[in-house]
Amino acid sequence: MTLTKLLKGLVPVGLLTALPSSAFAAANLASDDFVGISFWLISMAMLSATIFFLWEVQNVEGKWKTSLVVGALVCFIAAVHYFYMRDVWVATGETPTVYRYIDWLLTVPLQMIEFYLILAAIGLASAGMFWRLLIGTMVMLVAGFMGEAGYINAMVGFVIGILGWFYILYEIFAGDAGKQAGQASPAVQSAFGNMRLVVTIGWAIYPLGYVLGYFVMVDASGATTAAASQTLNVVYNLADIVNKLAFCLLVWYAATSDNKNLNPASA
Ligand SMILES: *C/C=C(C)/C=C/C=C(C)/C=C/C1=C(C)CCCC1(C)C
Repeated sequence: MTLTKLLKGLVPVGLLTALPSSAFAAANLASDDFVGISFWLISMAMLSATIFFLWEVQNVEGKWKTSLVVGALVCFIAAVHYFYMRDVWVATGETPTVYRYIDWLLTVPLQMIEFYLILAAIGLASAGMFWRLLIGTMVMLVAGFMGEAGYINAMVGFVIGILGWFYILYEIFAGDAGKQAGQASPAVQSAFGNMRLVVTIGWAIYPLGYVLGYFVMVDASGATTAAASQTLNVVYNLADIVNKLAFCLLVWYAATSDNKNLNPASA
């Protein structure tokens, strides 16, 4: 192993030592608190994924390196937020809405950047496309936060959030981004196609959690119940596993299959 490789290997170690001490202070995680346990498990999965993607950066072609680093950042930011969210949940039994949305506000735009990078790697991306994806993301998340935190009516926040999501779907299927992908190499095309599926099917899990937590599992007065908070958090946690880990693994898979396929005609 060369010195540079060794030094690169130190990056994950450095990130680990920078983790907040709260990561290690599991405030009485009860053995029957399955929501709390799911927060803990996902913390570990996100942490491991961070190290994995950073390590794999050295094994892919230059044009894919930034995509893998961005994937590692997504998992790292999520890992730190999961430590804090678990703590809020275990200490109060309440939904950690603020940490949840700060996490999403940072990681979803990073994932939009992934779309852009995948296409930019082969010179097919436009700046306008990136900004449109970002605006759709912001509308979706700010409306969702205001609805969940009680700044606006939960239904109004939900409807505006859905519109933001539909706008993203329009952009990646019928808009510029979708059209550009048609001209890309097979590895990029399959990455783009799979990532689109994640944004369509994987992302649909989030509004489902919102509907269960705020509209379905409510008591007679319309107030949310303890069961609703449990369901909301389990569904969001599951969605994050699919949409962060699976999404980044798809990028990694495309990057490694592009390496094997060094045919210049397809690059
Ligand atoms: C890593 C985190 C991700 C990929 C989070 C994605 C979040 C969403 C797709 C949220 C969507 C929502 C709607 C479509 C309607 C309103 C409520 C939201 C914010 C839960």
